[in-house]
Amino acid sequence: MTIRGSKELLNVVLEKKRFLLSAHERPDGDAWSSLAAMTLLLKSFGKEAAVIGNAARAREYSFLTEQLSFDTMGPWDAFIALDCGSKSRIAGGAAPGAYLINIDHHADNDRYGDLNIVEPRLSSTAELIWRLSGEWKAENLPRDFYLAVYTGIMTDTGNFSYSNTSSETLKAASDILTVLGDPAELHTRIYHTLSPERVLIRGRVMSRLRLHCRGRIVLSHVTREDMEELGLTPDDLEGAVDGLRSVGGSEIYILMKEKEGAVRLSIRSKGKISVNGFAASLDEGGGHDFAAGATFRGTLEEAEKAIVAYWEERL
Ligand SMILES: [Mn+2]
Repeated sequence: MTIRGSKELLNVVLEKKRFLLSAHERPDGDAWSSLAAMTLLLKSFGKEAAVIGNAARAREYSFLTEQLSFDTMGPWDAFIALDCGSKSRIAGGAAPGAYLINIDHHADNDRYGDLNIVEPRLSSTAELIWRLSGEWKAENLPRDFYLAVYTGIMTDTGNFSYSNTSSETLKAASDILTVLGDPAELHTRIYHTLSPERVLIRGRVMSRLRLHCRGRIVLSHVTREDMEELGLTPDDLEGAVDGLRSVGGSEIYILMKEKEGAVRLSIRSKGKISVNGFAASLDEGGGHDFAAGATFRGTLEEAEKAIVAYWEERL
């Protein structure tokens, strides 16, 4: 498989000099990894790159930010949006006037760029950048490039377990490990370095789980009080939905996160039923077939009723 638009993008990279990069708001593992990997790929072609983002919020991904420049003083020849399904979700917004390059793997990507490299078949934007590096025959990529790509693939596939994990994905991971060696340390750094409070909130999520729609849906919630009491920010809830997946017989699992006047939903499917349409029916909805997010206007109780009403007829 070749990446559509790969040659056009290489021409842009060769022709231009200075690149400003951004990913989606509240970057996850794939977003930080893509920022790091793309920066290092551009540098291997002798280009300059800087990143829009708040390194202080990278936390378990902070090892990926060490080689990045956050000095966003222009002018820039091109702007690269990574892992971002729509223009409105680009952290900091796209630089006005700059040539806009959209590199992503979200199926609902609306092709907002001057050049769009969108591959929903790939597990992650990191895997897409890995493919580009191969097609471009990039040379002298540092170890950190491999580390970044592996991290992005690993986190977006739930440790190579979700349905977006293809044999090609595992082939990429395998090739990367010939450079990186043992992945155990990386795994520990990302998954086993949570603060006690972040582990505790996961415990609360698990202890509150309940079933709906004949056990096909698993729901749980986090209140604003929880967040205050444990001193957590929304970033601390990344991955908190994952434990709900373990319930046998369920197809969809949803974590409801209370906000002021609204509830943010993390919506996941085990891989049989697409949840993207449900997310899109709500505010700020978007994502992939089997992992999406959206905002419900109302209380936790109202959100739960609305979720059950929607899925009752469809499951
Ligand atoms: Mn991604």
